[in-house]
Amino acid sequence: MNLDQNTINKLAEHLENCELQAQDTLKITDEYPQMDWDDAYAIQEVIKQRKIARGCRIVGLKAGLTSRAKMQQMGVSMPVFGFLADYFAVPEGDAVKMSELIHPKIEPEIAFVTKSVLKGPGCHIGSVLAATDFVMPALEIIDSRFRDFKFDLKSVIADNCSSSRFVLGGRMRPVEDLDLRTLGVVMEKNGEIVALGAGAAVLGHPAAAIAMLANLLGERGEEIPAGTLILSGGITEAVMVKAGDNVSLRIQELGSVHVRFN
Ligand code: 0L1
Ligand code: MG
Repeated sequence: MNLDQNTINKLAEHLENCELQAQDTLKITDEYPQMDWDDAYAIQEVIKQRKIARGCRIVGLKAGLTSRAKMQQMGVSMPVFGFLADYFAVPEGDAVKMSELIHPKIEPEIAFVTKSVLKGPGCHIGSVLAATDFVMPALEIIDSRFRDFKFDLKSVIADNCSSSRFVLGGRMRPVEDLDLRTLGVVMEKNGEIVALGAGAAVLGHPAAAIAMLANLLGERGEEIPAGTLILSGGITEAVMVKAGDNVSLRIQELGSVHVRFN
C-alpha cells in the first residue's frame, strides 16, 4: 500500500460525502497518482465502515465492468467489485429520486443469491452454480462521483464502483434448469428498446463474475456467506437516464423488473 491510513480515511470521507450530497469531484488519482489497488479497496472498505457506523446494513455485493461492452464503454480492462448498502435498494416499480444522484446510468444484470458459502481461491463456474439458491433480474443504477465520468479503475474501486441504487424483480429461479449464457436480455426506456444482450456477455457466463469475486475475497481471507445477494455486472452498456424516464428489463425465463425516475 502506498497511502497512509489518514489519507485513506480522508479520501473515503470525501467520496462518501460526494455520494450523499450528490456532488461530483475529480478522480482521486489526480492528487494521489501513487495510489495502488490495495489502497483503492481500503478506501472502499472505509466507506463501508462509515455506513455501518451510521446504522446502514450491507445487503450484498456487486461485480462491475464484467462485460466487453462495458469495458469498452469505460475504456478499462478488468472487472471491479463493490458492496450494496440497504438504502441502495429501490422497490420494484418505485421511483428513483434524481435529486439524490449526479448523472445516473442504468444497466441490466442477473442477480445471484447464494445458499452456501463460497470461498476462494479455486472457485469456478461450477462451484458458484452449486452454491446458488436462485437468480433473478436486476436493474443497477450507477452514479460515478467523478466529474464527466473521467476516472481510472483505481478511482472507480475507491468510489465503491459507482454503486448507487438497484432494483430486483421478476422471478426467483433456481439455476439447475437454466443456461444463463443464452438467456436473452431486453432493456427498454420509455417503451423503446435501448439495450439487448445475453447472459454470456458477462465474462462468458455470469457465474464467472461471482467466481472472480469469491477468489478475490479469498486472497484477503474473506468468503461470501450463504444468503448473499450479488449483482453479476452489466450485460450491456449502461444507458443514461433523466427525470421522467421509465425503464423496464425483461430476461428470458426470469421475467421483468421496472423502475421510474423523478
Ligand atoms: O457496475 C459497474 O459496472 C461499475 C461501473 C463503474 C464505472 C462507471 O461508473 O461506469
Ligand atoms: Mg453494474
